[in-house]
Amino acid sequence: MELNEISKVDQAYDGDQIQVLEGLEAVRKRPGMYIGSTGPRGLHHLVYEIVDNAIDEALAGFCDKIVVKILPGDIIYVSDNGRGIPVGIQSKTGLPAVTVVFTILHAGGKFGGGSYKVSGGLHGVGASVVNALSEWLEVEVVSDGRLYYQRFERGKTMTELEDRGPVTDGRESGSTVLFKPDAKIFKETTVYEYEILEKRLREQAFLNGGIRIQLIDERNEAEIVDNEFHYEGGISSFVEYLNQKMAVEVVHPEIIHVEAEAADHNATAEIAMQYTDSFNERLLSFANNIHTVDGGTHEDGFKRALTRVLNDYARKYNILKDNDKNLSGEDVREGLTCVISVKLKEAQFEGQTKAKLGNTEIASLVSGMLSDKLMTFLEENPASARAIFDKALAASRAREAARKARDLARRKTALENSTLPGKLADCISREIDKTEIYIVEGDSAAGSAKNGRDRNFQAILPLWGKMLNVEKSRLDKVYGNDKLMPVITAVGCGLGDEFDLTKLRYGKIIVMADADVDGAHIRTLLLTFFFRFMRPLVEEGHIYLACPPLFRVSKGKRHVYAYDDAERDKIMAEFGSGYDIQRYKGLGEMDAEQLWETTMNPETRLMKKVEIDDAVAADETFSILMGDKVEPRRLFIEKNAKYAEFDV
Ligand code: TSJ
Repeated sequence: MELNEISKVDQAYDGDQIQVLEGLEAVRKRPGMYIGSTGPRGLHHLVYEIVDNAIDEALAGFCDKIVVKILPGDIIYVSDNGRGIPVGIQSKTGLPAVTVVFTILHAGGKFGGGSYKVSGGLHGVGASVVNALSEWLEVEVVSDGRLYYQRFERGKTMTELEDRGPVTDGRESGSTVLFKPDAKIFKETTVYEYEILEKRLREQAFLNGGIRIQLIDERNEAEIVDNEFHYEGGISSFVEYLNQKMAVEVVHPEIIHVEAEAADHNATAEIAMQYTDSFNERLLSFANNIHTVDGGTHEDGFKRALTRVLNDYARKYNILKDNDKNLSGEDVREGLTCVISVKLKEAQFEGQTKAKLGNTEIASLVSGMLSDKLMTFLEENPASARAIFDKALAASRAREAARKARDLARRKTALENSTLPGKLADCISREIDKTEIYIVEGDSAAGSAKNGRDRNFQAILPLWGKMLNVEKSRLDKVYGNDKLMPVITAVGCGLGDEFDLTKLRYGKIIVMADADVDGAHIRTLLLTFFFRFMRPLVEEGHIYLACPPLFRVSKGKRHVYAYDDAERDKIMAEFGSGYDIQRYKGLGEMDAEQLWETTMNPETRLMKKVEIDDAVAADETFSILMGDKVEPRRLFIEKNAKYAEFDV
């Protein structure tokens, strides 16, 4: 499809403006195909597409500063101090190159010099797509001391490129783009979120060390937000930043940094890594500055080399004895924070979301470079090597203990001859797309839920016993925990590397807890557990939170439930006077019928689906909320206090 678009434009284009516009019309007709979505994600993507072009100029060595502004009206301004987009007439099209960049689909990157495009957005499209999806767009180029200007509206040229003469204010060369996303396209919202842009621009500043990227929010005159991202340390600074933000302790002082270029000069690879005392692994990989969420050959090569080198070293220095088993991949990655960045000429992105690197030659580039240099690092830094092996050996022992605990748990249930937990009130149906299990804290609530449910498709599992903070525990502790074991057996899929989604016993797993602090605590603990040990359940959208009402407002025979203060106030206003308000302090205060009506009946209940669009952010949240350090947790809660009611 996309290739067709290019060839159509190329063939039909002979200075024929109408054909060109048709190219951009295709973008307006099917925006999702070019920017993924027309929701907030697509809206922010427009900025990345423009900024990526400026980053390319920086990577080519001609620019060191990029300024991004959000102006009043959510107009975006992006400016760089590069050479300026070329303004000369292209022989093929008879148009200035800069005009071609904005009006022809897929143009840009390769014209002029022979440089190749390294950075690129999710769909690698570009300035013309942003132009097509903007109510208006203006470009200013300063080059050879002259200012050039052009304006477009919804992709259509409004003014030809204008030479506005010599710049008198001493401005250096560069390119500036201003655009206003088209509300006709971005129907959901055209409002930018500073934090989303900040995260991406900071990430780009890490991945392209040395570049200065400034982000300024000028929407509120009284409160201008202004940050500059500039990291001479590149991805090593990224690792340092992640570990600070995650509030974990490092187990050795150095950040291990290795880099290499392929023999044919077609690719470079760079790794920065450091071990922490956390039980989780944080591996972020990028190809051509694009976050490869689903990994790929660069991650595979890294993992292979890491496991091999650490085992080789451990054998050589007798850390592992002859009878000891090798350390597993999971053992050697426990607590590891690692950023991998590869840049290559013809990146192949695979998979449904195009977020997995497919180039096979990259695996050996990454593993080869790590093999050489990691062994050297370990030999030159014996104290750090010791700390890393202490960590990996502890992980290995815990995994062995977990295996034993699991076998024990299995034998026990086999002996008891009851594979399902005794307190589970199961449902009749076994059709996964209909069935639900409510995990309920508190005996009286569980009693109401059992009486109120539709037993055809709703199962109830009461929780009891002492809960484990899984953020501070490994798998072996989970197997022994009397509160979590019934959840594991009822869900049916097992845990960790053994997790098998096809064994799922209910389509929806619904956590039902009181709407108070204790309820929030148990919710967070359970969600942490699902996220850390049964992540596919979260990723595939099987986890839900029940939302019991906070109030019942009654007048005569009429009862209306309110799920927050604002709703209560609205209902009170509607009722006028003579109403009665009941505040539910817990689920247990509701009778079976009320609980069914408000929280369990699929026709009338309110329920939240737990989604993670950003696994890294979720990781951070759980790490900070449930981890050891007190200070970062306090800060997090304060910062998010206004969301506390809704937050998990
Ligand atoms: F793409 C874009 F229009 F959206 C855009 C491009 C937006 C912004 C903010 C900056 C840029 C951009 C492009 N900055 N710098 C450049 N550089 C070139 O286009 C360029 C300049 C000179 C030569 C050359 O070979 O002389 C080649 C290129 C690609």
